[in-house]
Amino acid sequence: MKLYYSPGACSIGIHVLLEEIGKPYEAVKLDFSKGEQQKPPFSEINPKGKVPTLVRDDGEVITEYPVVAHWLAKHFPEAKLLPEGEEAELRAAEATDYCVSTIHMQGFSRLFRPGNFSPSESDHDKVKERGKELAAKGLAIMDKRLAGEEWVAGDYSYADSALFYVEYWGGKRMGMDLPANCAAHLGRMMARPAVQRMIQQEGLPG
Ligand SMILES: N[C@@H](CCC(=O)N[C@@H](CS)C(=O)NCC(=O)O)C(=O)O
Repeated sequence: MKLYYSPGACSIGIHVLLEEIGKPYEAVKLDFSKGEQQKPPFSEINPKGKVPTLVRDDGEVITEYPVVAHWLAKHFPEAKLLPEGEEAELRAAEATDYCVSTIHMQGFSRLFRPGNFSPSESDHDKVKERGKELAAKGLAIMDKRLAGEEWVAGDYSYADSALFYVEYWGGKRMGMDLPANCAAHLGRMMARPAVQRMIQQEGLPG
C-alpha cells in the first residue's frame, strides 16, 4: 500500500491507522507549498488533489477519509479497528463523518483556507473566526459523546483516528483549549506507540 500525505494534514489519522495495522506500506510525502497535490504525477493518481490518498496493493486508489479509514479497518480485522456490533459500527461511522465533514471541512478548513470561502481578503478574519466557532462547537459535541468513555465507539477503533486529527489540530496546531474529555482523549491517543511513530515520521510536534 502507498499513503500519500502532507505533514500534519488530515492524513495523520490514516497514517496512525497504518501504523496500528503494522503491514508494510510506503508513505509518500507531498509538499503543499509547492502545489504538488495539484500536479502530475499525483494529480493523475487523485485528480481531487487531496490527501489522504491510499493506493491499494492491487493498484486501486481510495480517497475520502471516512472511506479509507473504514476500508483499512475492514480489511485488516486482526488490528481490531472495526467496532464489534451493529450499534458500535454505526456510532463509529457517524462520529467519523462528523469529525471530517463538519469539524474539519466546515470548521478547520475556514481557519486554514479562508480563501476557499471568500475571494475577498478583507473577509478572511471573519471567515477564520466563524471556522474557529464551528470547530469549537463540533469538539464540544464530541466531548459530550466521550463522557464516561475512553474511546469514541466502545473499544478503540478507526473513529478515534478521525477525532484524533481534529483534536491535534485544535490543541497542538491552533492552541485552542480543548474541552476536558477531548483533551483526555488526545492524551490517550498521544500515548499510543502508533501515534508516536507517525509524529516522528512526519516530523510533527509531540
Ligand atoms: N473530503 C476529503 C478532504 C480531504 C482534505 O481536505 N484534505 C486536505 C488536507 S487536510 C487536502 O488535501 N488539501 C489540499 C489542498 O488544500 O490543496 C477527505 O475526507 O479525505
